[in-house]
Amino acid sequence: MSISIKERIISRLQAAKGDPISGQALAEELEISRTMVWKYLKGLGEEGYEIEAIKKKGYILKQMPDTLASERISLHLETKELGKNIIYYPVCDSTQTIATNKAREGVAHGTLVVSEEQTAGRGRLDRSWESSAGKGIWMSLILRPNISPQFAAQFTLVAAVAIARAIEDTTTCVPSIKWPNDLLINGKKVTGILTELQSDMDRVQAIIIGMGINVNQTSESFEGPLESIATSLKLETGEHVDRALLAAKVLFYLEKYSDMYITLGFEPIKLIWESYNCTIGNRIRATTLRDTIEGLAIGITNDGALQLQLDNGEIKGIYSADIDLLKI
Ligand code: BT5
Repeated sequence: MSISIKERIISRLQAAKGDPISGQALAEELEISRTMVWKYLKGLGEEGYEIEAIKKKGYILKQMPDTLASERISLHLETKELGKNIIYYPVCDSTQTIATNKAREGVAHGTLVVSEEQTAGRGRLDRSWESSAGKGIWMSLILRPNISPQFAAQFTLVAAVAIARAIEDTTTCVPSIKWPNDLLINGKKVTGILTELQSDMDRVQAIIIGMGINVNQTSESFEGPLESIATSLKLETGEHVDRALLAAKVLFYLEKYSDMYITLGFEPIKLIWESYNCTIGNRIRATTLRDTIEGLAIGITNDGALQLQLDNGEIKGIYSADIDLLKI
């Protein structure tokens, strides 16, 4: 997809790093009239871009709006395919629901649905996901890898390592991964992942990876039952994080690790996953749809299952569960 004029103006002003650029220079570079340049700049101002006009010198980009609008993410994007098509909503019910429908309609591999706010954000088993406005990253990515469905579940772990790496790059925090789909900082949940599949018997049609990352929430966002279990990057570091930059980094690492998984298999991902994990080596309680079992988490298998050693020595593979880390 070609870069829009709007994106090129933002990118040009940003590259100038505070030096003014004249309307004439912008017009020449973008091959549009000066009136058009002025119209675009006015539009950007209305969208929250703070652009200062200095007489006889030109325009300076002072501040970008704190949004996840597609041009804000694109500005930082260093991927080959992921996020080249971004569908942005100021508010929606659930990016996962929208992405599921878009995937059925046939949108391209790498399409991202992202929203500032979700009114019906959901977790696994239709649990609700708190998605307040303008504070987090609520996004669902559509992948169309050429694999059979038995290799799809590992994408939750691929996404977990990608988000962990992106958070590590962008902030002073190193999150840990709680199998299968939680990222924690200081024991509290900062990210949840929901992976869903559209598939034939022997071929994946689409994998939809829903990611909820708590970024700039303050403690008021997590009142009630979430108070003791949820956190945000800002609460942990005291610093405001650029959500668009973090979202672009997540896509960068997701592309890198999913390519790695598809070409080299799960082994290298497993090694990275293990370096972030806080599950293995702990005594845990696993609640599955059928029962609740306790034991020692001793590893993950190449198909992403958690291996649990029960007190009688028996080893069980668990494919999906809620995990409580138990104090010994
Ligand atoms: C998850 O489910 O952790 C997957 C969450 C996926 C959310 C994303 S946002 C973008 C996309 N669109 C959607 O509609 N969903 C995806 P699960 O493991 O079932 O955890 C759900 C539980 O986490 C809830 O029951 C709460 O206890 C807790 N929770 C809810 N909102 C939270 C938040 N913002 N931060 C931390 N924990 C939360």
